[in-house]
Amino acid sequence: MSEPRRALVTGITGQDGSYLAEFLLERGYEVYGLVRRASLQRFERIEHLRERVELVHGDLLDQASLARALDLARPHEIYNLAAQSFVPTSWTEPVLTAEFTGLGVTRLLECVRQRCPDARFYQASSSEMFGKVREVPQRESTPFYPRSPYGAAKAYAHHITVNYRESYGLYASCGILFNHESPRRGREFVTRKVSLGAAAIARGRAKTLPMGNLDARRDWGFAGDYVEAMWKMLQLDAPDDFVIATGEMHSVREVCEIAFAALGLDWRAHVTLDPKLLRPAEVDQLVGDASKARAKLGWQPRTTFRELIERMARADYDATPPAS
Ligand code: NAP
Ligand code: G4F
Repeated sequence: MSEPRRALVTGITGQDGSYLAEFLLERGYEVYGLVRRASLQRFERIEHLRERVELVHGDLLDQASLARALDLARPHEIYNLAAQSFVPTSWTEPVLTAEFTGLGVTRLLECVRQRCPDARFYQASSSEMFGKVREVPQRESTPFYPRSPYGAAKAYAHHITVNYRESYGLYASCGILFNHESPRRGREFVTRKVSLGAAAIARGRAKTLPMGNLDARRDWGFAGDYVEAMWKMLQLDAPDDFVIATGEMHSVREVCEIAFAALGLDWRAHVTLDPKLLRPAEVDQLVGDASKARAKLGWQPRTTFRELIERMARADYDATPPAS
C-alpha cells in the first residue's frame, strides 16, 4: 500500500486554511498545520478538525521554526496561506506586513529548497496586486499596480515564488485569487462586517452600521469553492500561475442590499457613512478572467454572489442571540 499524501498548510487557523484542511482530509491526506504561539490558543475555525490534523508551532518570522515544521511534516505539498491579510492594517503596520506577507515567503521557500526540494509549493497570491487595474478583466498577464503595502508585499511574494521556480526548478505555483468569503470570514472584512451588522440590527442589538466606500467593486466568490482550485493547481504535471475568480463584479452597496434584505431589512435605513473607514488609496474595481483555470484545471465556481451573501447573513443571524 502506498503511503498517504502529506500536506503542510500555513495559515490553517484562517478562513482558507480551515476549508483547505477539510478538503484535504476528505481526500485522505495527512494534514499538518502551522500555528503561531499565543497566550490564548483560539482555533475556532478548525475546532471540529482538531483530532484529525497535526499542529506544528512556527511563525513566518522565524526561519528555524519553518525548517522544523518541514522536517516534522515531510510534506508532499505545501500550501502557504499564512499572511497579514487585512489591507487597512497594512497601512498602520507596513513593515510587519512586508515581513509576514512578503519576506516570510522567501524564508519558507529557502527552507523548502534546502530541506524538501521535491515538495510542491502553493503561494496565496492576490488580486490586490492588480490594484489600480491596467486592464479589465484581469488575467495572469495583467501588469501589477499595487495600491497598498499589502498589495506590494503580495507582489514581491508572487515574484519571488516565480523566481524560485525558475532559479531552482522548484514545483511552485501561485494562485491569484480574487476576494473569497464565507461564514468563517474574518469579522473586519467587508462582507462579514455587513452580515454581522445586519444580523445585530435584525436581532435588536444595534441600530446602525458605519461603512466606508460603498462604490468599491469586487469579484466575490465562496472560499469553499476556491480551495479546490489551490489543490488542483498542485496536481498538474508542471507548476503554473492561475487567476481564480467568478468573472462578476458587484459593489459594496449591493452586498449591503442583499444581506439586509435577506433578514427582512432595508439597508438604507441603517447604513451610515464613516469617512474614517475610507482608505489612503483605494482599489476601485477588480474582476478576474479565470478562463485559464477553467481550461487547464477544469475549475469553476459553484456558488453565486447572491447565495454567498444570503448564506453569510443567515449564518450570522442564527449565531446572534436576540437582545434581552
Ligand atoms: P486569514 O483568515 O486572515 O488567515 C491568515 C492566516 O495566517 C491565519 O491562520 C494566521 O494565524 C496566519 N498568520 C498570520 N501571520 C502569521 C505568521 N507570522 N506566522 C504564521 N502564521 C501567520 O486569511 P484568508 O482569508 O484565509 O486568506 C488566506 C491567504 O490567501 C492569505 O495569504 C491572504 O492574504 C490570501 N488571499 C486571500 C483572499 C481572500 O479574499 N480571502 C484573496 C486573495 C489572497 P492566526 O490565526 O494566528 O492569526
Ligand atoms: O473586504 P475588504 O476589506 O477586502 P479587500 O481590501 O478587497 O482585501 C481582501 O481581498 C484581497 C483580494 O483582492 C485579499 F488579498 C485580501 O487579503 C483581503 O482578503 O474590502 C473590500 C472593499 C474595499 O474597497 C473597501 O474600501 O470594501 C470597501 N469597504 C467599504 N466599507 C470596506 C468598508 N471594507 C471594510 N473592510 N470595512 C468597511 O467598513
